[in-house]
Amino acid sequence: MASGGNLSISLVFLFTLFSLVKGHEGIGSSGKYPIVVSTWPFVEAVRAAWKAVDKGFSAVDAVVEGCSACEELRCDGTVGPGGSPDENGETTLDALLMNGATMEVGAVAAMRYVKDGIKAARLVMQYTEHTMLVGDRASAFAISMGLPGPTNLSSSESMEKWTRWKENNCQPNFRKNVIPLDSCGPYQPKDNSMGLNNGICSEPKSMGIIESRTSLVGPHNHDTISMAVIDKMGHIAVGTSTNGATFKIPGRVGDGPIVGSSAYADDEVGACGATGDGDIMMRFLPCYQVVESMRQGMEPKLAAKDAMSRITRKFPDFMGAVVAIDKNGVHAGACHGWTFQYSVRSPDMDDVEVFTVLP
Ligand code: SD4
Repeated sequence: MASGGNLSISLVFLFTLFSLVKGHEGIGSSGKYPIVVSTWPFVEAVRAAWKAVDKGFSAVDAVVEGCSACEELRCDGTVGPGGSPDENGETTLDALLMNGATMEVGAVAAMRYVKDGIKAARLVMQYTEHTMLVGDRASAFAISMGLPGPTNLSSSESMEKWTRWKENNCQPNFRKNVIPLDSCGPYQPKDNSMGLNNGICSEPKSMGIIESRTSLVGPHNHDTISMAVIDKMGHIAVGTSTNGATFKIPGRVGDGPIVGSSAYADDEVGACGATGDGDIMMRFLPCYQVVESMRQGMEPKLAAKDAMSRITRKFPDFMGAVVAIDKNGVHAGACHGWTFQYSVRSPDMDDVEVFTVLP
C-alpha cells in the first residue's frame, strides 16, 4: 500500500511537472513560445527581440528591443529616421506599443525631431493615462521624459529622394480633386466648393489625379515593422514602427499608431501585425478583425485571409498584408497586391526563419 501511495504521488508530481513545461512551450507543431513574429525579413530586429525574450524579458520589453533595433538600422529606409520624406522633405514617425495582458496602449503619431519611435510609444503607455500623442507635442513629451532630441530626422537619402520628386513636379502625390494637377502646390479644391456639393447628388467614386495608388504605395516605400512577441509566461505584446508613406501630405498619420489597425494583441487570444497602405487599412482595423476572428475560433490562416478580403472587396487594388499568431504560437500570413514575407524565431529554430506568403 505504502509503495502504491508513493507511486501515485510520483505520478502526480511528474504529471504536474510535464504540464508546466508543456505550458511554457505552447502546443502544436509550430506552437511553442517564447516566440517572436515580425513583418518582412527584418531578421536583425527579430534576433534582438528573441535575445531579450529568451533571457526572460517581458513581451513588451522584447517588442521594444526588436523595433528599436529596426529603427537604429533604419530597416529598408521605412522604419526610424532618414526615410519617407513628406511633401516638405521632412521625416516623421508613427509608432505603437500594446500590452496584450493589460490592454494598455501607447502611441505617437507624426512625431518630429525624435528618432526613437517605439520608445516614445512606451513612454506614453507607461507614464500617461493617454493612448496617443501627436506631432510636436509628442516630441516635446518624449524629450521631456528623457529621449534624445530635438534631432533632425532627415538623411542624405531622404533629401535626395525629395529633391528628385520636386524636380519631377511633385509627382506622384497624394492629392486628389485639386488644381494644379501636374505641378507642385499651393493646391486648391478643383471645384472651389470646399467639399460641399450644394445638395446635388454626386457619384461616390472620386476622380483624383492619382488614378492608381500603386505608384505611391509599393514594395519599396511601405515596409513597416509590426512585431508580436509571446514571452515565457505566455503574455503577448505587439509593436509597430514606421516613418509612413513617402511624399505624404504633412500632418498625415498612417495606420502605424492606430490600435487594431497596424497591430493588436490580447493574451486570451493572440496577436496580429499589419503592413501596407495604411490610409486604406485604418478604415478596416484589420488586426482587430484578425484577433476577434480568432477569438470566435478561426485558425490564424483563415482569420488573416478574411481580414484581407474585407478590404479587397471594397478596394481591389489595395496592397497590404497581415501576420496572425494565436496564443499557442501558431502563425500565418495573408497578403494582397504584393508578395509578403514575415520572420519568426521560436525555440525549435536555430535562427530566424523567413516565411513567404503569395497573394
Ligand atoms: C503607413 N502602413 O504609414 C504604413 C506604411 C507601411 O507597410 O510601410 N506599411 O501607411
